[in-house]
Amino acid sequence: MDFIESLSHKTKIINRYLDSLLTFDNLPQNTIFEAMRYSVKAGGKRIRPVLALSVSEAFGRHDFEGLLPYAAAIELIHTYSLIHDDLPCMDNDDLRRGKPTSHKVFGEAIAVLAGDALLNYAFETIANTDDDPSMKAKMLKVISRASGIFGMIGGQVVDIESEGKKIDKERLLYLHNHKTGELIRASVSIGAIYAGKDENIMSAFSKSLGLAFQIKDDILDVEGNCEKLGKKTRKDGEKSTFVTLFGLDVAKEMLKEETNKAVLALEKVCADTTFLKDLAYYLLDRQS
Ligand code: GRG
Repeated sequence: MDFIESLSHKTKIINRYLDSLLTFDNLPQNTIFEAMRYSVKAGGKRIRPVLALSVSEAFGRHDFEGLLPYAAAIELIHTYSLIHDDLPCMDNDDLRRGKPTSHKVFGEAIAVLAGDALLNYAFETIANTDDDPSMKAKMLKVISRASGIFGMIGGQVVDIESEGKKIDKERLLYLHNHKTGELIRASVSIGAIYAGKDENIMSAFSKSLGLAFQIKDDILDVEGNCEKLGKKTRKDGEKSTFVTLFGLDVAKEMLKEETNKAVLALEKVCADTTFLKDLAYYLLDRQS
């Protein structure tokens, strides 16, 4: 299988599993199920769960079945963060994953609840597994920390408070390493844990990849195509981004540097990292 075939194979496995998680039988009519499904099934690259599966594979564990609840939980949490981030009280966006945002379709109250529901359902999905308690505890620790105050939410608060202000590089790195980076790091960690390895075994790789991912996101906001991205561009004018702080050319250099650092870090890990290296370069060139 070449890289694109393997990526599409993994994405299909993840989408099938997400579909099964969001298929509810014999339930009372309730908009919440529809709203949850709407945002998750709107699309998305599934990069975080793909990373989890690829790391497990790199360490020789190819039976993804037991990893899917954890990988899907991260995608549910990521989707919740997008719904909330698009709300009028945050970024106030109308378009996400090529479709009208949740609050545009269901109204603000349901959109808030759909985000809350996805977050809760992520942890319920993990709770429903019959896994070895010690592995489950490790997974829970990694995922809850990455999505909470020491991770994504912590970064989002700094992002909101930095709007319209000039911040320094250290604060910019803190913001993005938390808002975007921690969930990407957690995706790599759960793949490693599932394969019986230490959660930090690929942390140099995941840290650089997370940063590169955000730098690319900032570049795409300026140079990207709204149709391909499935969201509006040029929204970051008042925000602290790698482009607003350093300019487009420097941001592009930083992106290359951080991607190369991620790939170099993989060379120090004893695993079959071919797919992960290809993925890092694929993300460098992505247009959506
Ligand atoms: C509101 C709790 C809360 C957190 C918000 C993650 C986040 C924090 C906001 C989302 C907006 C944003 C641009 C975040 C940066 C992370 C990022 C690049 C998100 C987009 O991820 P992709 O490209 O999206 O993986 P898809 O749609 O492909 O899943």
